[in-house]
Amino acid sequence: MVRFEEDVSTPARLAGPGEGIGRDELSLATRNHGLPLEGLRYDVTPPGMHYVLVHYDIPYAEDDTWELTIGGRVDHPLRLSLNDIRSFKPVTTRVTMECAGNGRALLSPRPVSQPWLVEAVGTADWTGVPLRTLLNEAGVQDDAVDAVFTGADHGVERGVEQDYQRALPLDTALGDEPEVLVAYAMNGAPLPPQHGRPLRLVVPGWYGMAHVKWLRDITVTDEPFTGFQHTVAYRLRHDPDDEGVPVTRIAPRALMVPPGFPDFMSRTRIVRPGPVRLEGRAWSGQAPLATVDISTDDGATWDPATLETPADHRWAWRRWTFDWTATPGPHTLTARATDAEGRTQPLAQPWNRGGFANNLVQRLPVHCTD
Ligand SMILES: Nc1nc2c(c(=O)[nH]1)N[C@H]1C(S)=C(S)[C@@H](COP(=O)(O)O)O[C@H]1N2
Ligand SMILES: [Mo]
Repeated sequence: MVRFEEDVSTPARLAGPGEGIGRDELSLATRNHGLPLEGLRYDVTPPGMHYVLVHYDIPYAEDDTWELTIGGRVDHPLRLSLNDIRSFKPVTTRVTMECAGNGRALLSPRPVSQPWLVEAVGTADWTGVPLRTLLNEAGVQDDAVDAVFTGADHGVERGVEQDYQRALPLDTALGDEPEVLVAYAMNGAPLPPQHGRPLRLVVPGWYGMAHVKWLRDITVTDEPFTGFQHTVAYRLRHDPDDEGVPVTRIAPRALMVPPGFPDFMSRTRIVRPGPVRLEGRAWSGQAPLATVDISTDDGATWDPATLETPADHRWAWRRWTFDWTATPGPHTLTARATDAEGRTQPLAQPWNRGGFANNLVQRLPVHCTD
């Protein structure tokens, strides 16, 4: 693999004071789209509304010729076709997936990368075979520590040429809380190309980077994986030379369906005076979601929202509602999720150089007028 110089591949950097979104960020933003926030109304995100994040290109894949290889520290290396994988007993899990970079473009200073506001989230019913089933078929050896997942996509990132690769510790890969899936269907249909056709990993409760798409190889290793997407990317760092802490599970977050109707350019919301039903979704990939609180006065006072969907899908978001009486003038609406272990959303930005796992509360300016 070649290392590339800065004329091809720029190092990570922070935007300067007042620096607007650049051409590079715009070109990522047009490829990688978010969930239109009105899409928070659906339990399962409708086709095409689920957010998409692709580091390099979407590989062209033929289902009939695809193979998943499983090797490394296993007793019986495997080579599986899509039909082989479909012959195992299928499992379907409803999972809310969120990009670890969600909220990045609202940070100050702004890490220059995919410029998400808060919309990098979606929920799908994923069907596949538990990863544990495949690893048990292959027979994991006693000295194994990590399972490394390789996608079919290839690119250069921060100067380093690579296949997209991520790993899971073996206790997570073999565990049942969450149960990791090798998925071939999304909402009952074959995976769309942008979501990993024909095979992807689904790691319920973990940020998006762990859910390796276009999965073509699983290698079990006897040493911890040190690839780019673990040791360089996806770490919480304050300074460039910090060792940093790996990004793993999704921090609690609540989002609101923007009420009323929008102005085309500013997207400021306009609502009429009187009763307004606020609604949204909240989730947590750590302890289960416990409560959602709403403020209609920019965080001065808070009242509990009602959780509408039962907690029967452990890894999926839940719907909440809150009845508000709007009065003429400007208002700032905020929703805040808290999980069963007391983790909650900060009211001031939790900053790190990659803009990862930042679950600052959403602030929604609304203008109420007759
Ligand atoms: N092979 C591969 N897998 C990948 C990625 C990628 O670029 N290549 N992007 C990851 C990231 S950062 C995210 S947030 C999720 C997005 O999944 P989605 O596009 O299906 O929403 O896929 C993950 N899996
Ligand atoms: Mo991501």
